[in-house]
Amino acid sequence: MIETKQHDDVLEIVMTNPPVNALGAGVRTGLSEAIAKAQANPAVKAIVIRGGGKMFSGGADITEFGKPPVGPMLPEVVDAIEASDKPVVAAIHGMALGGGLEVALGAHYRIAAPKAKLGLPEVLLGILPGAGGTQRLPRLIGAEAALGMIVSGSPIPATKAAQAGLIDRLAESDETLGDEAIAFARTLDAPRRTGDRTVSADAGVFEKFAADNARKIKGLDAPKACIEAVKAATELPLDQGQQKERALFMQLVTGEQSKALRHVFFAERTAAKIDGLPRDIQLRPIRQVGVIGAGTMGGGISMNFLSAGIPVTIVEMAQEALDRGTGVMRKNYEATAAKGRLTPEQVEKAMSLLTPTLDFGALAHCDLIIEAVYENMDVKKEIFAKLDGIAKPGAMLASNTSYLSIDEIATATKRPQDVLGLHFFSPANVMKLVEVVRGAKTAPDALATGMALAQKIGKVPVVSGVCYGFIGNRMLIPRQTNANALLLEGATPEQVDRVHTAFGMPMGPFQMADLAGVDIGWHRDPERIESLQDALCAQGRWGQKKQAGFYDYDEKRKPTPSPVVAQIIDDFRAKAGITPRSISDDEIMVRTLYTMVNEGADILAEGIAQRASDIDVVWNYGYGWPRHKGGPMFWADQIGLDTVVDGLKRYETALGGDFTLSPLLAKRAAEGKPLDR
Ligand code: 3H9
Repeated sequence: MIETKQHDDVLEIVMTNPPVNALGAGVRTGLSEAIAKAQANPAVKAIVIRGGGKMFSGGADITEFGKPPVGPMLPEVVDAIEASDKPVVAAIHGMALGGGLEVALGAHYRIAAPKAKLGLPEVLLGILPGAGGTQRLPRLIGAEAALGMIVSGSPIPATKAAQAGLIDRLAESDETLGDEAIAFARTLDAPRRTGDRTVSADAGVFEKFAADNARKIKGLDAPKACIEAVKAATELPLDQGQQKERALFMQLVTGEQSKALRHVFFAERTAAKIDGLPRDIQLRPIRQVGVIGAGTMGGGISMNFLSAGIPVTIVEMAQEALDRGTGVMRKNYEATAAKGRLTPEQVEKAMSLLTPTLDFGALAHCDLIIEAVYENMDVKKEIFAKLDGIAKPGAMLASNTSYLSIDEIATATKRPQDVLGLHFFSPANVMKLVEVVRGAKTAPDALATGMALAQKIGKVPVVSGVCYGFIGNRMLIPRQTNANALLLEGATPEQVDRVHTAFGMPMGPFQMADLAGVDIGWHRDPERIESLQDALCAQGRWGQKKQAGFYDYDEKRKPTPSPVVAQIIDDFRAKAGITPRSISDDEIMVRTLYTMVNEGADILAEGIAQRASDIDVVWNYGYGWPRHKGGPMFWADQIGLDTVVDGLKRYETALGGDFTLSPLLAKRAAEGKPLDR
């Protein structure tokens, strides 16, 4: 794991622990031994530490957290590097993250390749840099800049790191970094320890930072601890500051939030793996993508490919719809450019890869064709039958359907092995989740290609089997059914939504309905009023787009409770002979969140999701489930499956005849076993 090479009087220490050179026990032991040996060796005048393979280091080995500690611990190793009597240079390429950057901060000098990135992303795992990072980084770049890096967790490019004083030199290239680092080390006479420096800051800096970031860090333990630790760097000598850092680190790493955030980190990576498929399966080359439908979804989907440099042919039925669709795409790109996140050249480059056309035949050269028209089985089948006659052999045919059966759609073709679902979430150019739907006959290589392609365009893909609503939307059904029933029984939209936002969801069921459009799936007959949705739609309350839905909205889309809706609900109750009762938050929690867990357990039992953690990924990236609560299945395991079952039994009558306790949930609860294993 550690190799050493002597270059005349400079010792090069190379950390090699693929794929990211995580600083596990083996690397830590090797590093500290190499540093100790170098002190005793008169032939060594200076030391260079670098990473083998694609990066310097991705940080501490996250799989070790929560397990019994194995020494030497990282803070000791970093201290030993800093204490070296011989000058130490860190030579950084690829990434230096977390503990990786802390190793580099222990070194006396840093040189980085121009494309390198440096960061302390621990906060995203619910912890803080625990190997001196909160103490040394402010000493090098100042408290304010350090707060920015540590609390956001975002890495910075080497060029910016050079300006900030985080690195001393920029190398010419990745290739020359090694030689330049050795030459640099040779020029150094003595160590220069960051820990010997001091840093001061006005106490107001920390208060202001916390206030400015209040919304982002609300309810989260780690960012607050990060701020406290950086403040300690300005008040205490290094060793005392490190003690403070260590105490905060230990508190966080054993806490619920970090456990959940670490779960999400690994869940996301595990979701990319398809059970029963060899990892090295031959993928189909996707060089040209076709999209059918230039509406909101089709346009958003296309943008993902264009941004990744993959040409898209987009097909519509009428010129006007085509022009409108491409116009919206351009506008979206330009809005991103206006925020400085794209250059005008990048916008033009992306748009130049788009071929809008009314000619279906133009899809003949595409390697993947994604249908994104409205939800109607007959229409979809007609399109797929047509595609069957046009698409080249081996082309993948995908539907963006949110609910319909991929298997039935595939029957419209003579090549069901090439058909799959690619379910993007709205807005499709922004939302990270893609449910990759595996039909009964989808070929393994088509599925693997769908997964890999989704990752290539920056998405987080999750495999789903075929069922109504797939993983995410299927779990929304019991939530929405119960939310609607709760309104009739006595709750208000505000009360139901508040339970969800207090839990950490970005919005509640009714705020979400207003955003998506209350009129989705409405029969469009204002005379036919059979549900609350019908009543709202009949009065033009179609959601945010009409400034009226379950809430009233002002021009800035700020919601306020609506007296009109209260009246509609009252009328409905009267008609149905329901006397409203007071509804507790507990009942809302059970009926709208525990029922989702119950549905998730069925999804797992039926093999629609490969594993419980995949369901968590769907909810994190598709619906904004709070990451520090892991995901619905992880959360259920944490609060205890017996608690979930007891809750569901408590409200069994209210849940009604349609509700069935998931046998898997009941079984695991009885056995005291988790859903995720
Ligand atoms: C820390 O440093 C704490 C210290 O301050 C204090 C200590 C006292 N450990 O993401 P990829 C695995 S906390 C263990 O697909 P990429 C990953 O699970 C750490 N495993 O690659 C995957 O495994 P598999 C602070 C790790 O090229 C494989 O490596 N650091 C670690 O797209 C490939 O990963 C971070 O938070 C790890 N640290 O992206 C950085 N990192 O193949 C976390 C990765 O079995 N890591 N793995 O599924 C990342 O952000 C990305 O992995 C990275 C590479 C950008 C490095």
